Amino acid sequence: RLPEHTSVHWHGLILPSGMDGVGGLSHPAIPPGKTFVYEFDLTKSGTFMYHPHADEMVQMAMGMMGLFIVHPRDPAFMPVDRDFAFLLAAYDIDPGTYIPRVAEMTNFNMWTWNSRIFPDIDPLVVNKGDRVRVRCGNLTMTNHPIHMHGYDFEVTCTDGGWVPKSARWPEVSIDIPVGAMRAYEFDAIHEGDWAIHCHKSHHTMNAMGHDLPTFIGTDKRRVTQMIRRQQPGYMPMGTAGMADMGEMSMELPDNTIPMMTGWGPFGPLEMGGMFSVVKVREGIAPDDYSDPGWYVNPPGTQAYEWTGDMPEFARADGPATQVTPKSHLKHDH
Ligand SMILES: [Cu+2]
Repeated sequence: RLPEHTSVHWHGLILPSGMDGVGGLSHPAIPPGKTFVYEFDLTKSGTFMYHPHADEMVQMAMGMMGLFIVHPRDPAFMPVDRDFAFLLAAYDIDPGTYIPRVAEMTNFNMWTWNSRIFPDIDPLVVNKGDRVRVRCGNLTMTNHPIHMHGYDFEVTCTDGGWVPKSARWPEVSIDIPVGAMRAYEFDAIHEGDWAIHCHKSHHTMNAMGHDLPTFIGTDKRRVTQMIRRQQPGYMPMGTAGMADMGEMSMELPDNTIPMMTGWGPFGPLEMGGMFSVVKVREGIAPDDYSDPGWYVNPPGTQAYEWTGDMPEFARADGPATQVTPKSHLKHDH
């Protein structure tokens, strides 16, 4: 039903050349209004992806893509208790508009997991002691270092196949290259609320004005008075950092959300985009994925304010800073 031709490429699957779905190469592109059949045997288990291979940039910019998960025929092969899957996709949607910009190559502003952004990505709810797998397939045009707090884990599968035990090494962040999938596994032995996010900080933010000047450290009091003569409600922003944008609720156009948002038990989270929380709790039933609420830190296990003496911080001209006397410097070059 598309107004233009398309095709479906089966990323990572082993299949006959004519079923590979590259429009014009594997078969004629599928014309508007027509239906084509792809037929092939699934020769291996794992996590694969599918997407058009015809006017790819436009059709993928508008979200035509998906995960293709093949479970092992033998249920005893690498069993897990919880199996999460994310397809990473990026969109460029100007605030207040509804159609993604399709000619975009680098400047995306919506970084999504399964086409959702924080705070609308569900938490990953896990029972303490579960064996957990997280699969991340990347069909954006940049890499995403996925970082999970509180654990170390091992990559157990790529879209090329399962990684044998002898070839795994521990990680806390795993880079998902462009056009690739990584699955990692861990034993959920640490209770808590653990952040999981892309480590590119602009990927844990939502749409913003990209020509935002940096005002950190500037004194805007005088200019604020002058602007308020014209616009009485004017609020100076960004002088301590950009966190005030997460705390303030500014009026936004329809179909967009704040750049930094979300609330935790202790205040604003100032996140967006590719961010969620792994919630590990005791006594969660095998089929229960409902949000257990915020983790209650046991007494004595939460960061607290220090009110005692603080050490002097080092200064270049302080007595503790030793400067090499000029006479000790060699001038042999
Ligand atoms: Cu990212």
